[in-house]
Amino acid sequence: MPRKSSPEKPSEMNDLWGANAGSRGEHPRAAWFRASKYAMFIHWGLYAQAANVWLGKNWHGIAEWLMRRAKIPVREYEMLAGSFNPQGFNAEEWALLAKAAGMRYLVLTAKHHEGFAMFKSKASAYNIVDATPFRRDPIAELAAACRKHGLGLGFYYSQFLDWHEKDAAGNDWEFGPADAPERNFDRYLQTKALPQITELLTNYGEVALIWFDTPGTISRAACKSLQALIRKLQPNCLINSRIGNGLGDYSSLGDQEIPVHPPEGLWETVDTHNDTWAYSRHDHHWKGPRELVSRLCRVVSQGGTYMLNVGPTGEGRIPEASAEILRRVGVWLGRNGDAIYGTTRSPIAAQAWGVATSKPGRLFLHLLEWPHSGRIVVPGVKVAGVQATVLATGDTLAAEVMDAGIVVHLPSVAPESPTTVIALELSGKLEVIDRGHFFHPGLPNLFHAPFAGLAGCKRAKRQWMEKFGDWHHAEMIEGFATGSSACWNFTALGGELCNVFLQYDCLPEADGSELELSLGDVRWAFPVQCTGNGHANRPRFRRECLGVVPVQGPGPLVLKLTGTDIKCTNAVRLETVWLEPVG
Ligand code: JFZ
Repeated sequence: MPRKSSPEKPSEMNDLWGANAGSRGEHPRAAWFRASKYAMFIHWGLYAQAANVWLGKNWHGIAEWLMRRAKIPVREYEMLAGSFNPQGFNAEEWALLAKAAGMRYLVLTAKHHEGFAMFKSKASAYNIVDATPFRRDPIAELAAACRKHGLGLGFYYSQFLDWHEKDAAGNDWEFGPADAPERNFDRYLQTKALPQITELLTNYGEVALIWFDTPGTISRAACKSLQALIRKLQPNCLINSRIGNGLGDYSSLGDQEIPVHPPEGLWETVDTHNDTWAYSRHDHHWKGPRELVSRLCRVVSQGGTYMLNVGPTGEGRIPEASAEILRRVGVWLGRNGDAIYGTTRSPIAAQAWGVATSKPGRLFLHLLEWPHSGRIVVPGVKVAGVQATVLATGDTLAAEVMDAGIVVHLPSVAPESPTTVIALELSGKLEVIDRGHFFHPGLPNLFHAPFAGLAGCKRAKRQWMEKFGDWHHAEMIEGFATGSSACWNFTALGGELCNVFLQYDCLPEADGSELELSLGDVRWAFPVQCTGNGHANRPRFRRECLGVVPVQGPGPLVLKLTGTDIKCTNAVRLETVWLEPVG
């Protein structure tokens, strides 16, 4: 059966997860949030003690959801507390790691969906001080360490899902329909959630933000009561959009989501370091320094904050491989932080060489790919004059303003790792005169679905899980049929012989379909093959080389894909076209 062309993520899904903040005046802490750019998320709870293993079975995916996935009865799950004694926990070490990593604040899970409080709570004895042999309050220790080292401190709080409580949402494996008559969410709110938010905002000094999560179908009234309490206790405390009902001060995008079109106002991308938020014994899939720096730069270039997660073990230690990679990114930030902290969103779009960030009179070019052409072009801009230096070394680079834009001449080898930043000192105002798409010779050039002109097909934004909770996001072209077309208008800054790659997914029903590629005066057809049985929300993409084409630049060109024999409508989805130098 062809894929049902379901809509983009339905708006109510956004509300279920609280992706959209409200639009209101400047929050007292907005400037601080906007300038911080990089933060540490910490998922630490009883689930770390289980480490994604239960009764000898290994679970894969996000480990903080073990209780729900293994449908563990509350009374059995509680037994984890009896052995939870994280003697390896050292708040000073965590604060120093965040500093060394270049992170400006940290957000710790005070109470996740499991319902266990990682702080002393009179509202519930199900907490780390009263229910474990550890008997210490890690939040108190972390608050002191953050104050000592000038780090902001925020708390994650799951206000709707609480699998330990019958009155809260989420535990449908123990509290079923028969319990419905006596279940009372407002009682949970009044006896646990609001008192614990009060404890968090009363007992630990200044709190930078409360990070709510998964508001689901929580009522607007309940959200308003949470918001009012925070405003009363700590008016400067930011609230993220996952409070729900559009009541947040800033937007927390979907997990691991780096937007193509950044939202207005304050926003953040939250990201796992591996593929789980909480510690999982089997997940060592750490993103390396190059990937983390790339993600940080791409988020900051669009005006967002990047909050990267660590998942400490049941002993209270941050896995050493994770910590070491964070330290290496911190070393890079030590040399290039001027291009990150306190910057504003780029005046130009992402280019084949990378992204830009901005400060008054300065433009920072983050070269995520090192060009082998010996130069890069900041295209479509005009400025009276420019001086270029390698930010990390101060080395001067030859640069000039030309019709095509700002041209910077580069050494053959990148002077910085994992990413070189070029600082441009601008004389006069930078004018952006062409916001189109540009082809840069000597680099891989990507043509994404969101920027295509479409006929007989449509754009769709999809998010799906690979492993459980391991979210992926893509904007793609759906509804493709015979006669459909997608085209990208661009300006080639030079000519080049390129390999053409297409990333697509294709259901069995469309196996052997044919499309035609045209670029300039080149036109040829190519077949696509089945890539798997991906259903609407779980694409099985393949990146396939279609052949070699000449990019006949400089000048305007159109890259076009047309369905010439699509054997089943909406069974072929297109995500990205690459034009890469044949080398
Ligand atoms: C939630 C939690 O369930 C998860 O355990 C973790 O704490 C994460 C940071 O937040 O998971 C979500 C919430 C929202 C989306 C995806 C996962 N979303 O909007 O795509």
